[in-house]
Order: sequence, then C-alpha cells, then structure tokens
Amino acid sequence: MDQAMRAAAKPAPTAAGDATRVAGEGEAGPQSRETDGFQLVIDALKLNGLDTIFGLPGIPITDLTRRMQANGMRVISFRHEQNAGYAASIAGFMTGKPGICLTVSAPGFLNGLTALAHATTNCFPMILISGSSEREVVDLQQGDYEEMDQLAIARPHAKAAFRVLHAEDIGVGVARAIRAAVSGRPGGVYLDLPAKLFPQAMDAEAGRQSLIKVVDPAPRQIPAPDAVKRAVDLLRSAKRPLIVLGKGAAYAQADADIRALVERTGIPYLPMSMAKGLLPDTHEQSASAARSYVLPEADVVMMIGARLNWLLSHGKGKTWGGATSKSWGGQRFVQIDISPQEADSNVRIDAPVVGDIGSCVSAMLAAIGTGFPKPPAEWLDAIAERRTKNVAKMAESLAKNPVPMNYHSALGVVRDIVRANPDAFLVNEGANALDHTRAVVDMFKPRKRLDVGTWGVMGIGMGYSVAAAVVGGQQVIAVEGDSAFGFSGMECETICRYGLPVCVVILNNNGVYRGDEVNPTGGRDPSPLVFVKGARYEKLMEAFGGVGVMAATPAELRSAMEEAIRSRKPTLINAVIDEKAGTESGRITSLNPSAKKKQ
Ligand code: ADP
Ligand code: TPW
Repeated sequence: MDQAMRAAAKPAPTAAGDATRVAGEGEAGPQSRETDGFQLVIDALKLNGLDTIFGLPGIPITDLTRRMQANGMRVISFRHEQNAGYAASIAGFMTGKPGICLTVSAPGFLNGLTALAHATTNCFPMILISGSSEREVVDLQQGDYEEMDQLAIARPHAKAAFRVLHAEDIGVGVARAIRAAVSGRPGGVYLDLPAKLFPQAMDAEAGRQSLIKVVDPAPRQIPAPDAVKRAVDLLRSAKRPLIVLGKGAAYAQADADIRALVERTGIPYLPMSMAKGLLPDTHEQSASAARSYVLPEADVVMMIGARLNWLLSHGKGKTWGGATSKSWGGQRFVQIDISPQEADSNVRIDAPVVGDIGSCVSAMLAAIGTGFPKPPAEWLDAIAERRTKNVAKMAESLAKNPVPMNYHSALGVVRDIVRANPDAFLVNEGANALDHTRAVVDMFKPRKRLDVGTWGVMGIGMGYSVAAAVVGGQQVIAVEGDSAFGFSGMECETICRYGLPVCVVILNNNGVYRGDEVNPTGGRDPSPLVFVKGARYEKLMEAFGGVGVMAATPAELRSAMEEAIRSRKPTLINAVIDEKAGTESGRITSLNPSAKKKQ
C-alpha cells in the first residue's frame, strides 16, 4: 500500500460521539470529501459485482447492513447465521462468484463458521465477513464484548483468512478474499473486520483509488497437451469405459462441452448427486439406474470434477469389484480436476488432467476430433438391460398407493412436478428423504439439484432455499426429512418476510430415519430418535403468513404442490408418511460403527 494513501487515513475516533460526527452515521455521501470504512467495504464489494449479502445484524455490523441496503445492495437477513452461511455457500456454487455471509463477532462468527467449513469442504466459493472486537483487548484476553481470536479459529476451516486493520487496506482485503475464494479449487474465505475499522475516515479520492476491481479472478488453467493425450489414449483403449460427473463439473458451467464430450465418445456416464441434470437424467447414456453394475465392471473411468472420497467408496473395495472391502477393483482412472493434489488421493490415477474443467473438456474434445470409437456394444447392451429392468422396478413401486404414504408414493408426485417444472430448484436433505429423492426425482437442467454435499450435513435446507430463490430467481421445491427440516425451520419466517417462492415438502415420519423407536427401559423419556407424533409442521409457515397444508395422500400432495407453484406463495406441505418407512442412516447404514463391527 502506497505511503501517501496510508497517511491519508485518520486514526479511528474512540468515543461513540466522535464516530457519529466523523462518519455522520455512516453517511459519507457522494459529495463528501471523506469516506469511511463502512463505505469502503460497500464500495469494494459492489465494484466486484458482489451485491447480495446473507447475514444477521448486531454489533459491530448493524450500520453496515443498513448502509449496504441504502447503497442498493440486497441484504437478506436471517434468523440464524448458519443458515445465512449455507445460503452464501450455495450462492457461490450457483453463480461462480463468492457468496457473502456477514455476521457479528464471536457467537455470530462461530454460527457462520460451520457453513464456511462446509463451503471449503465442498469447493464452493464463499466469503464469511465477520465483525470482531478490539484486537488489543482480545490479544491480552482482557474480556472484551464478544471477545474471540476469530482469525486463528477460522484459518483451519477456510482456504484463506485475512484481517483488515486500516481503511485504506479494505480494497486489498476484499480483492484477496475474492481471488482466494474463486481461483483454483474454490473454497471458503474468512475476512475479519474489527469494529474499529468501520468508522475510520479517509480522503474520499484516496479511498476510491485504494479499491481494486479484480481482473480475471478465476483464471483459466489450460491442461498440458501430453496429459490430454495420455487421457485420450487410455480412454481409447477401454473396453468398458465410464464417465463420472461430479459437482465440480456442474460448477464449471461448461455444460455444452461436457455434453458434447459425453455424446461424442458415446461413453455411459454416472452423475454424482449435484451433477444430476448436467445432462438430463433421462439421457440414454445415463447409467444411474445401473450404478451397482457399472462401477465394478468398468475398466477405465474418467472422473470429471468428482473426488474418489467416501461417496465413491474411495475408488476401491467391493463397490468397485475388489475382492475385499479395501482392495483395488482393477479400474484405471482419468481424473480431470483443477487441484493438482487431488490425483492419487485414494487410488492410482493413471491419467491426471489438471486444469479448469472448461479448458480440459474442450482440449479433450479437440484431441478426440470426430474419430472416437463407440464403446463395445456388449458393454452398452449390458448396461441398457440393467437399466430397463431397474426403471421398470422403480415404476412399479412408484405406482403403488399404500396407506399411509411411503417415500415412493410421495416422491412419485414430486418427480412429476419437477418434470413439469424443470427450471425449479430442488433442495434436498434428510437420510431416506435424501436417498430416495435422489434416486426417484429426475433432473433436467444443470445446477438445479442442491443438497447436503460432501459432508451429508443436515441443516442446509432453508438457507439453500432462500439463496436459490433470491439468486436463481426461480421456484424452489425443498424436499426435507422432518429431522433435517428442524435444523433450519425458523427460516420459514425469512421465506415469508421476503415473499419467496419456496415450497417445502416435509416427508414426515415422526423422527430421525423413522418414527417408531421406543425407549427400551420403558421409562418416560422417548427414544432419542423420535419426535412428537403427528406434529403439525405446516402451521409454522402459516404463523408467518404463508400457506400450510397437511397431505396424507399423493393426490393431496399433488394438488398442494401444484397450487404452491401456481401461486408462488411460501408454502409448507406436511406430507405424512408411514413412521415405519425408512432405514437407519438411509443408504449408508454400513457406516455406523456397530455395523462396521459386524462386517
Ligand atoms: P462430488 O461430491 O459431486 O463427487 P466433489 O466435491 O467430490 O464432487 O469434487 C469436486 C471436484 O471438482 C473437486 O476436486 C474440485 O477441485 C473440482 N473442481 C471444482 N471446480 C472446478 C473447476 N472449475 N475446474 C476443475 N475442477 C474443479
Ligand atoms: C449437522 C446426522 C444424518 S441424517 C439425519 C441426521 C440427524 C436426519 C434423518 O432424519 P430425517 O430423514 O431428516 O427425518 P429421514 O427421511 O431419514 O427420516 N447433524 C448434522 N448432520 C448430520 N448428518 C447428522 C446430524 C443425521
């Protein structure tokens, strides 16, 4: 930072009265010769196109939220910072720009931190901006209001963490946060803004000069030609090739080229959960309905923006045809990823292609030209046979109409509604509610399915729904387990306050996983896994002026969903399903420690 600019900054006023006088309640207007920290934060964000803030006000950022709104920014104020944080994280995934979450110090910061760690884990660009208390007091641990060494605490959970102490450094701080969040592998960034920073005054022109409009924040990373050739050669040699599309592929917004690569090679593909819809799930090359056949049988697998983590059984073991739970199944892997460190994290990657997915996929297309051999017919036929069989089995189970409803009879309705409204976002969390929805509900467009992600975390529901409605501007359908919904349910008020077109469908089976457990001692406390029976969740939306409906049959669910979409009113449908429906942990029962012991 240039010395003259530094000298232009005035020391922070100490008394509240001084702050009011210097910053004029934060109204350093366009004619004023002075600006202040509040205004510079706003100007720095706006200069970089960051005009939507998810947060919760309080000391020391109350005035910041007011002035942001006064300066034309959209400030979406939540009831709990964690939900604001999840909203910011998914806004980052949807747009490729960092989603911004704004919180108060210590407890507010910690509430937002879970979402920041979630963003980092999921490779979503996000910036958590938290106000903090006085450095001098914090560092001497003298017990300031909401005292906490936030920067140190954020660091292990973030891709990067910065603190700005001087008004003239705000431009640099915001620029660094943006670059760190979106370049390379995206992630969560923490930006610490101490209370003293906001009223700091400086010359308006020097302030303007200190701001940075970030040029090319996520530079393309072109893959090396020999890496591309190695990958294409390996694919050409395959007898049973498979492509796995992950949420990195969805994030990259290279939709047309990814589709061209899949279609030109004719290779069957498997979308990971949030990559569903990158190609329509009804595409003839989709191997989703034959997953348990293609993973062990494939000989060459090309991963595009997907990691070989627990969601893919670490690329080995019985899922992949290995003889034991840890052994290699014999597959050879191509991995397209922006992170040069991702390859070999779990199994050997024979052909890593390092670069951004857009550049890598277009380089692969160029290398393939028009002469790529179609995969052997035996492979494609074997997949088609399994798929046909499994699709028929699914149709049979969706057609049943049991009383009470089960997951399938309720989700058959959601499936039809999503097919009729392909632009709607589908937010999804729970255990069985997640697994069945992923399997039953086809997606038709990219980045429409938003779910629990890499951690399988509960609590994303209402935060994601708010962000999808605000940033995506489309109808949102949130399919929620009753337990999952409870983590963020109070945001129904937020949804009503902003009048968002969100239709929440709670698949209510009275508990975590299912609702029929009893206390084995016969004591008066209920089982830890069950909730109040017959809970009327729909009244929560009614309490804030939205629409609440209880649906006990598929027909009731269908008409309530159709009306919600027609009216675009905030709606909560309490879809009552059999409390015996559901298995422990859904599809991942085997990860429970007691199940592991039995293995
Ligand atoms: P999924 O859960 O869908 O399998 P993961 O979150 O495990 O997906 O993997 C996403 C991968 O995509 C990460 O390894 C990340 O580095 C990568 N990635 C994210 N964005 C890009 C991009 N623009 N170009 C290339 N790779 C990317
Ligand atoms: C932050 C553990 C995984 S799934 C789940 C919990 C509590 C709820 C399952 O019940 P639900 O769905 O939502 O009613 P269903 O259809 O199976 O009945 N805390 C956090 N994240 C996780 N993953 C958990 C706890 C969990």
